[in-house]
Amino acid sequence: MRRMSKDTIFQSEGAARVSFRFDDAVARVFPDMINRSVPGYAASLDGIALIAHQSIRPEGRAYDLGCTLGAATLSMAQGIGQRPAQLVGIDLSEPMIARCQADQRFQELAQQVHFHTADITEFDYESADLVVLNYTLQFLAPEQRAPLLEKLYQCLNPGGVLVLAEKFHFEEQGVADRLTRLHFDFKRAHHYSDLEIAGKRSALENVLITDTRETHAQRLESAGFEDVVLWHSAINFGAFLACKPDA
Ligand code: GEK
Repeated sequence: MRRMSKDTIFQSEGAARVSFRFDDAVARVFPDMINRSVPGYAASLDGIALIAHQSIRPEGRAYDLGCTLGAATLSMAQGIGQRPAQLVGIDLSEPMIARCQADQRFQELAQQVHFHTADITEFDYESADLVVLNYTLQFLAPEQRAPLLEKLYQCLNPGGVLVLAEKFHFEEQGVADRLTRLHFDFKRAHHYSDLEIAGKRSALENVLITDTRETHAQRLESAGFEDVVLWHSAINFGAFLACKPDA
């Protein structure tokens, strides 16, 4: 079993005063951090394996955008098994991509898997059957989101699909408060202290900017996607599936 380094970043009060960055310190503890912070993270990865199995064709291509340490890339690889296809992971963070490239699991998949350090808003995409944004769009500036989705719609083959997993906010105050409390309790149940929870929240301010589920669905439809559906939901996190119609 792979050893997972424990996330203690926000145990020091100073960490809260600096904006959150996907740097080497975060790269070292990222699997522990995301599993203890994002309700349903493992379930979204399991779903991505199933969606990859259904949607990536032989000789096809799929992108994992904001791949971090490649968890969704690995799910896609599990989903397609021996099927010949190209899986492309892209992230802006050099420490993350360096770890992906050094990861033994990906070295064994060198025929299928490739990683790039790049900005997903500027990347020159080739045609693809599947694009995954697993908790990544929320880190882009709001004005970059619709143009990226439009670009991804263009690169998808007819019948191709987009997976968009995000943290959501809720307009109705009662619902918002209740789900925020549940999320905090989720973190406490995973042994984060109140100091750590408050520290991360402060560091993420203006870095992770959430939208409502309605904004996401409308934005996907405006980009041309059809059959937009929330296929996964856990507290205030969830994932959409959006399809490009067959020609
Ligand atoms: C997972 N998908 O484990 N271009 C490229 N990468 C970016 C950009 C950008 N413009 N902006 C942010 N990122 C992963 C989890 S984490 C989510 C995704 C989280 C990258 C950033 O460097 C980071 O690695 C990732 O998006 C977001 O399935 O930490 O909550």
